[in-house]
Amino acid sequence: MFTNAIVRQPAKSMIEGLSEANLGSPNYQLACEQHAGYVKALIECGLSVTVLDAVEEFPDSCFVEDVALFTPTCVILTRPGAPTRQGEVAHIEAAVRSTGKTIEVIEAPGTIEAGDVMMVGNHYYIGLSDRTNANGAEQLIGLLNKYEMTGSVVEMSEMLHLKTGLSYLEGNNLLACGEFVNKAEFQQYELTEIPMANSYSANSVWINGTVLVPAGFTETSAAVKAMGYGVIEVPMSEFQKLDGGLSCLSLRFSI
Ligand code: CIR
Repeated sequence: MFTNAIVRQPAKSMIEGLSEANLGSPNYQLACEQHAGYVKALIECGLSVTVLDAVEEFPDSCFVEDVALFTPTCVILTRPGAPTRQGEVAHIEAAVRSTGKTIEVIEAPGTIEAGDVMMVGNHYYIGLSDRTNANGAEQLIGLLNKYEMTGSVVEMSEMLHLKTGLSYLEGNNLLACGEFVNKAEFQQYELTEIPMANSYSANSVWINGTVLVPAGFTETSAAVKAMGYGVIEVPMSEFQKLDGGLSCLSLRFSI
């Protein structure tokens, strides 16, 4: 169960955020409205939400998931592979420190963006993407082992982050899309394939028995409801334009 979340207000500079989506430039006002809707959904799931101020210097800074990895025993500050995002880590540190959790860090030449890390109980799958390198994954596995957790790497070549195409919904249920559907390590789960046409909804988020699904993906919502979860549909169009999914917009943890 999660008790808390940290999010960050989108910056006006988000229109200059990294994107390969070809969906046009995000509308800042609409993004702010959608962000408020996202925070409301987190609160409906029972979370106490800390909303950090926008940081104009970093256009992608609302995607807080990538700069820290919360585990039940420690928090690991990452080192993003995107050079324009590395400075975001310093901006999240105070909020992370205020949780009272032990902090660890990923050091150069390692890179990790935590959108590449999927937690299943005590085990963490780490996607080797353009943003997360083998050295970063090795450091992360070492840190996880120090706190009696485990990690393993997942080779990947098509998606931005591991969780762009994968979501663990607890209760052994996994949503998977594209290059992840046939991976041997994921066949132990009840795997629901998300067709490429709906790939954006492969990034859905389990929070305390409810699953946030991006609005507009009725097949995915229906499939998740059929698994027995409550569903909240959250409009995300402006973040989708920046390749940002539902999970990217928050750090979720328990105190
Ligand atoms: C980026 O390319 O870094 C941002 N525009 C989107 C980050 C999305 N984060 C995530 O999938 N965890």
